[in-house]
Amino acid sequence: MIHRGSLLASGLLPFLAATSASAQEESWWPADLPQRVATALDETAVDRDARMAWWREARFGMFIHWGLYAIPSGTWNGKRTGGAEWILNAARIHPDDYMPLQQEFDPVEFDATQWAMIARNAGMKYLVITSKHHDGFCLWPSEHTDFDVEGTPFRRDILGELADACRREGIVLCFYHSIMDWTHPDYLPRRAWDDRPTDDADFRRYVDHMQAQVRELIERYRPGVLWFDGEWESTWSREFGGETYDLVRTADPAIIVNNRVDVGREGMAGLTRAGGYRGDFGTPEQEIPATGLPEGVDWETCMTMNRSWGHQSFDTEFKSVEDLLRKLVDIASKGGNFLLNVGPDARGRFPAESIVRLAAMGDWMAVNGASIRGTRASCFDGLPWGRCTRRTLPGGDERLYLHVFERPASGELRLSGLMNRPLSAATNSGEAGAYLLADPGAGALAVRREGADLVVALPPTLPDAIDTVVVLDIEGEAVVVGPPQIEVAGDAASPHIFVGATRVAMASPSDEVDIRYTLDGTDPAVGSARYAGPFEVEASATIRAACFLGDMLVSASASAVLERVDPNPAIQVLRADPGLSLTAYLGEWSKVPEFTSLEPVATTVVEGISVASKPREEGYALRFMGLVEVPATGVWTFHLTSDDGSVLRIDGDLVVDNDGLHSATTRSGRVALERGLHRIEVGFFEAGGQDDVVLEWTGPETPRQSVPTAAFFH
Ligand code: FHN
Repeated sequence: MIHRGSLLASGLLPFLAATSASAQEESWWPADLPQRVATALDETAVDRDARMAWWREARFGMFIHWGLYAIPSGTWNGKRTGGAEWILNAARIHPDDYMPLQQEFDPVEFDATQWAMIARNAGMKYLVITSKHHDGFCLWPSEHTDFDVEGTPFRRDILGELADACRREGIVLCFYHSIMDWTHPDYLPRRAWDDRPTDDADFRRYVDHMQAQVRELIERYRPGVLWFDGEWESTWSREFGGETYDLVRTADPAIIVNNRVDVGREGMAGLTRAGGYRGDFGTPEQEIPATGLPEGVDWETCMTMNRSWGHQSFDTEFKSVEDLLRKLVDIASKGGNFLLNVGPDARGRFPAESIVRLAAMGDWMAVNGASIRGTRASCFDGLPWGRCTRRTLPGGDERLYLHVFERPASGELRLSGLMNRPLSAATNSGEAGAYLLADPGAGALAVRREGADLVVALPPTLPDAIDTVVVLDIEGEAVVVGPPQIEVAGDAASPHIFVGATRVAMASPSDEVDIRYTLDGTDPAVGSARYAGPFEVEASATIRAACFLGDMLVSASASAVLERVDPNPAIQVLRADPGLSLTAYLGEWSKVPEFTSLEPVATTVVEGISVASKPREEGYALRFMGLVEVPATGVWTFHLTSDDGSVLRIDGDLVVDNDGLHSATTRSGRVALERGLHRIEVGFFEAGGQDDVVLEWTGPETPRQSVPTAAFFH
């Protein structure tokens, strides 16, 4: 894979000329929110970038789940029900019993300025608070309901106070607003235990009510983001979602709206599936996408600091500062935002554990914030010692922020395939090289080229055990040449086994480079064979391949081990009748038993491998024995799925071990077979619960499928 640009066009060769790096970090926070774009709904890509700019810059925000549920805090009628903000569900509370909590809501220690300052000091740039969660209680005095803060002993406009405090602290105030509403008489469906009549319930009327409140929030408080949630019930629809998105963007074209306004979210993975669903960013929840997403895809992972969104007095499982910081870095290295949650208690206080963690994160951000805020996703597929974020400098050079979580034993950071010329470090010492973001004056860190790799020397000790950031400026846009892809016909496992001959194809990350390879496991060099297209291999080999630009090695190597094997010879039999012999046994096992030591309870002939002929529901074992007719000589992969355990033997050799107590699980194994008949045995046992056993195969000209019953004989 090549990131960005073109090797030749980049003028990157030859390397190593040092030129002075430019650049002050740009002051990242705009004086105020972007100008309200004139035409919200048919905005151009440029308009959209302008609208998203502050949010992309911020990278880090605070989530706050706060409301009446902080009063029970996971305990109802003296019973620890859990549920936090879902306690109405967890304790199956009737709305008539839940709504009176309103008369107890009096968070006398609520201090909007303190909350906004804690967010700012943590390095957060926006704050998303639940204006209304699923319980329907509103944290502002709404003209459209009495189930709001005005009807509490506290009476104060919490969102209004927060809006003022956030504006003073330079924090963008945003609202989480629930589509789902468990108490509103027009919301459907009702909870199962909610026996309020639905005859007069009118969902359209509910949608109008919800949209009126959203408009009220926009007009009063001018939020930067509307973070919808609770869109998953059958009454919400793509039409309602589109209507609501358009309402928001028309009421205030600068507002950013998440993808949960519509119905296009891919579950907790949170991204928006294809099909034009509304929403400006994806919302992975409690998880971080495994690999970076294409640049241009906006997404934000939301996560609890402990295990609960709303306050839960007995939830003390708070993530460590190291874990939280490294999550922030991991998310930023993939181009996403991190929305980290706090659940204040009924008195309006942040949990002490949250305050401590946020302060520690703020200390790190105060020194290293430039390596997070406004950065782009890494240009590397993966770094064993940490992560990479980056920014484009004026003039087009790039600044790489190398986040070192674990110091390599070598004392060096290897950046495989990075073709760019390193620039001199903009440090007091003026020497060429990289430098510590936390201490540029400590002098430059030596950078050297080793073939396709840039290697950065680390200091003997890393100043920050959680994440030490090394800055490396490079000329032009990052160009990372990944190793070539090696594809062996028919067998993706490693080593690739084959019978007779097999076919090898390679793909290079760019048509500007040559692939050179060896078959003996040695590193390819400029004199090695040049890949000119797919080729046959007829003997075992260890392929190593790398990319070359002219005589210059420009990538790491890729390798593939090929093993030529002789197929099991087919067996000859005088007679073969259709079907397999099946012997059944009764007993209690935790693994496939040794059948020869058991007394069978039944023996029969069956057409295939299944539990159809089981002697009882549980506490039994089955032994299938016979012959399988293989239609073609080659490598056959068998896939054995079972609940509970199972094993597969072909010609007496163990091919799949899927033994043990487990739910339906598939294990696979390979064997080279000559065309014709081969002995087959499947052992299976069922201890209890679900039971199933299925055998599939994949082979030459045979895509994965159940082994056909016509192939079985005995
Ligand atoms: O049901 C809500 C939950 O209470 C919480 O608000 C999370 C945070 O985004 N969202 C939903 C669960 O996916």
